[in-house]
Amino acid sequence: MMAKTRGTAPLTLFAVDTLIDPQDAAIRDTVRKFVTDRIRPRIEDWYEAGEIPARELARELGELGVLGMHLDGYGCAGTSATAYGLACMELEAVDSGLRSLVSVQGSLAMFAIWKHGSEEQKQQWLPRMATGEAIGCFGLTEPDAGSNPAGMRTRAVRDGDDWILNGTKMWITNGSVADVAVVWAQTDEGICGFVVPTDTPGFSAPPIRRKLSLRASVTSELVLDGVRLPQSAILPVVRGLSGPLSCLNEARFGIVFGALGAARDCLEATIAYAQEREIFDKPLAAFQLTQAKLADMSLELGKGMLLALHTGRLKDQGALEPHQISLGKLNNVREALAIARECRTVLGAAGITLDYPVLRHANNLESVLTYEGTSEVHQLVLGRALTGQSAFRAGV
Ligand code: TGC
Ligand code: FAD
Repeated sequence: MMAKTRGTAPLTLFAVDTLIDPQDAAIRDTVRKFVTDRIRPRIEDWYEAGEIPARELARELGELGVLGMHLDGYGCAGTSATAYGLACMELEAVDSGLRSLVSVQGSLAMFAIWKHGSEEQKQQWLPRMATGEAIGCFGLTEPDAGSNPAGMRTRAVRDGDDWILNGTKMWITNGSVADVAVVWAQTDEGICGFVVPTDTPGFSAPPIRRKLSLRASVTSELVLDGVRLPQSAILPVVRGLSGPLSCLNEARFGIVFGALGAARDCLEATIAYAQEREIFDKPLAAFQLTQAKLADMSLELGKGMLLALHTGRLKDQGALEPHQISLGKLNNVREALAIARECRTVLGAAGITLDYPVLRHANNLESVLTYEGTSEVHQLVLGRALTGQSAFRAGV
């Protein structure tokens, strides 16, 4: 059940619906209904168990039409970018793990093939990925190369007409349940992407256990031990880091909206709790200190939403620059995490359990703060845009 409050919902204060195209709003409402009916009643159990029925979930999300929804052709819906963002927001209002599954499938694995793949690769994978019949993952990060993917050690070398891949990828969403992995590797031609069916000999994807965050999401290592691939497995055109970074732009855009879904859910649950909870003989919601917290959190949520919608409009116009995605990702994830933590204080001890969504969201947002570029990476992207000086590398 979504939390019911007696006052005005935080985003209604900003009248954000007046800024949303009716078609995009209709998609948002469909996704909201699906997650409310199908996922919300089960999410706490999945989170507690650290297990999700990924295959069943992918099929259902495929049927809903959200997998690769912002791409054209090959069974994808071709919606606006804003509609995709709003869908991410509804998914993440239930759990960041759910939005992660959809982000990695649509914005990373499918987008890489859609943007950089051969016609044969597109025909082979995209329609099945759009329906959720095939699950994809995206292997960029390595144990010793996270923020600096240029330092990756995974290598692909030619052997006759084939390629042989060796290396290890780390922290890969959907890895153990994937049918196909888009793997980035060093080659003599620069960094290249490879479309790797996960049943190829030498490929394995052990799950990473004991996570305290993103528990309703599969996270894995990818081990590539002499994986032999035909020439047709390489993404044919793209060379260099701009290939994987172009995919990250898509997923980061979804997070600009998604993180606000988690924050909205925390705030709504907290306002409802504060109205019910009696302290010192009156409702917690009637104390000035509580109202100051709720007002400040609503301000940050609403400002983040205006930024997200502006970002969506720029993307729909084809005018969104990568550093503008950094603005949104940095601000909205940071503020969403601050909101989740502040909400937890209002709930007191009750806030530490799975009976309320706030600490689950806060724990998830710790990962969201780190993946798709840490806050520090996005600060440095913005610093570079502001000054023209790159501060990523010591001495550079
Ligand atoms: P730099 O010299 O800046 O750029 C190298 C080449 O790439 C181009 N480029 C971009 N292209 C497209 N989009 C962008 N955002 C781009 N940023 C840079 C650039 O023009 C250049 O092209 P060319 O043609 O001249 O070669 O590269 P750098 O080595 O200095 O690194 C820059 C930095 C640090 C910003 C980049 O490495 C970075 O973003 N690091 C963070 C890595 C990251 O975000 N990893 C995420 C892995 S995937 C993931 O986390 C999935 S989580 C699951 C989920 O989404 O739910
Ligand atoms: P590091 O790069 O080691 O950073 C450690 C700290 O150093 C951070 O605070 C960072 O901001 C800081 N730092 C780094 N560079 C600088 C600098 N120049 N100046 C100052 N500070 C700096 N990756 C994938 O490829 N595919 C996936 O599907 C995927 N899914 C993920 C799912 C989860 C749940 C998580 C947690 C991660 C996932 N990742 C994935 C990996 C993620 O993208 C990386 O964790 C992230 O890029 C950061 O890399 P790192 O963890 O190695 O941290």
